Parts: sequence; structure tokens; C-alpha cells
Amino acid sequence: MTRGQSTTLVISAEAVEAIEKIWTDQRIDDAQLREPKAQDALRQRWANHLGITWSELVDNVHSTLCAQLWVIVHSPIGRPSPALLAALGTAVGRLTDPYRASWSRVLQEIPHKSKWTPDLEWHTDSTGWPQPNDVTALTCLKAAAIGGATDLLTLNTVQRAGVDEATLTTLVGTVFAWPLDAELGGGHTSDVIVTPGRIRFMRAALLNARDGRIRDSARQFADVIDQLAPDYSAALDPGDTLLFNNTRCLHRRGELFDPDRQRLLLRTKIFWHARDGLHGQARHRAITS
Ligand SMILES: O=C(O)CCC(=O)C(=O)O
Ligand SMILES: [Fe+2]
Repeated sequence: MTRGQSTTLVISAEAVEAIEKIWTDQRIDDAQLREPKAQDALRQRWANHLGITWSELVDNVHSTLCAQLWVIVHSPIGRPSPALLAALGTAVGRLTDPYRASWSRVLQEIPHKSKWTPDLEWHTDSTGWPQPNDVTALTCLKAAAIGGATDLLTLNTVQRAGVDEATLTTLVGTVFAWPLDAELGGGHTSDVIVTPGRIRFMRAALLNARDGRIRDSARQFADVIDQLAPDYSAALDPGDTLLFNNTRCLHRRGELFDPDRQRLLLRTKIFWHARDGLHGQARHRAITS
């Protein structure tokens, strides 16, 4: 089994339809979905209704994410399913919208932006939260005309990339005062930038550091990673979902040609805790690799 193949799981059409039916029956809006209780209730219904199919889904998604840092779930129904995104999120852990505001969403649409935005460059998500989310999930609602994959770059690759010793010494283990989002009350949180097992990287924040060594190191680090080829480019068709480990991977929007700006993703951010306590051998019935 090649790496490319083994990162894609295929969920059965029956499973997607069952997930959607429960989602529609529950009529949970996005504001309710923020509430852990609503997520727990949904998860329970999906688990009860789908039985072994649900536990296989949880096992397969989780084990692939842990082993490979990302997984693509391909839905054979060929149309986007917010219900499936929510289900995959609750299968992994807790969907989180810390803003809890009228403008914020647990399932957030990510349109093709006309201006430059930081997600066109390597970054990790939610560096403005006190603690960044563990896993980000993106469903493709509409694909770009050409290209528009989400590129992924692992911490392992970055560590082997020949970043010079002085830069690494500054970045590894340096505690940085990360600016927190104004909507979360602003202020700062002290956290490291790179450890052997975790990366928190948003170049704009680091390039504004008071400490000149951090600014210089971040600039050099950014120059090195900008030269690297992605470990994986996740090209998604409508209905496909990419889940990746946001603490061990950088990501960015890949190159695209999309004159009508049709590319549209639906994103959710997830913390591991609250995952079902379902373990065991991954079996491949509802989901096959
Ligand atoms: O557009 C993409 O592929 C990536 C989007 C992204 O980085 C984000 O929504 O945080
Ligand atoms: Fe992102």
C-alpha cells in the first residue's frame, strides 16, 4: 500500500446518508453545535445508529491521523456534506469555536479570497488562541477551476531541512509572547515556537517580535520552508474532507487557477479530548483504505 493511497479512506454512501439523516432530524444550528452537550448528543446518536460502522470510522480516522498526520475521507456521494464534516470532527474530538459570537462559526466557510492572506503561506492554525487546535478539518464545497490543493509540510521534514544551527537554537524551545486575538480579549500567551514534537508558526507574529533574534530566526526559517516541496498536496473534490494534525504540520493553500473564485471550503477546528473511547484493530468495512 503506498503512502498516497493509505491516506485516503472511503466512506460508504449508506454511512453518509445515515449521518445526514440524523443531522437533519436534529436540526442543530451552528450556535448550538458550539455546545459540548450538543456535540455529545450528536455523537451518541451517530454511534447508536451506525453501530460498528461508527466505531470503524472513529478507529480508522484516528489511527490514520496518528500514524500519518493527515487523512482524506472520500465520500462516494460526490457532493459536499456539512453533516459528514461535523461527524468526522466529533469522531476525532471536540469541535471548537472559542469566539462564541454571532459572526463566528463552528463550521466556517473559507472562500477564495481576492487579497493576499496568511493562509497562502506555511502556517499553523489558531496561533492567536491561548492553545491552538490539535486537528483542522477541511471539506471541499467547490473546487477551484485548476489546482487549489491544501499543501502539508511535516515538522519532521522541516527539522531535516537544513535550517542553520543558530536559527534552530533560537526557535527550538524559545518562549514567545504570542499575541492573542482581540476577539478573545487580546493580550499574550507564552508558548514555544518549535519543540521536537510540536510547532506553532505564524510568520507575521514572529516577524513582529520585540526580540531581534526571534525576528531574524523566523525570517530565515520562513525562507528555508518556502523552498521546500510539500510532503503532501491534498487535492479535494467536492465532498472530500482533509483532516490534519495542526500541531505537527504546517499547511497552506496551494497554487491555483480559479478566475471565477469558485473554490470554497468548509472548515472546523478540533481538540483531541472528547474523542470516543473506542479503540481496537481498525477494520475496513464502512471505510476502506
Ligand atoms: O485554503 C486552504 O487550503 C487552507 C486554508 C487555511 O489554511 C485555513 O483555513 O486555515
Ligand atoms: Fe490554516
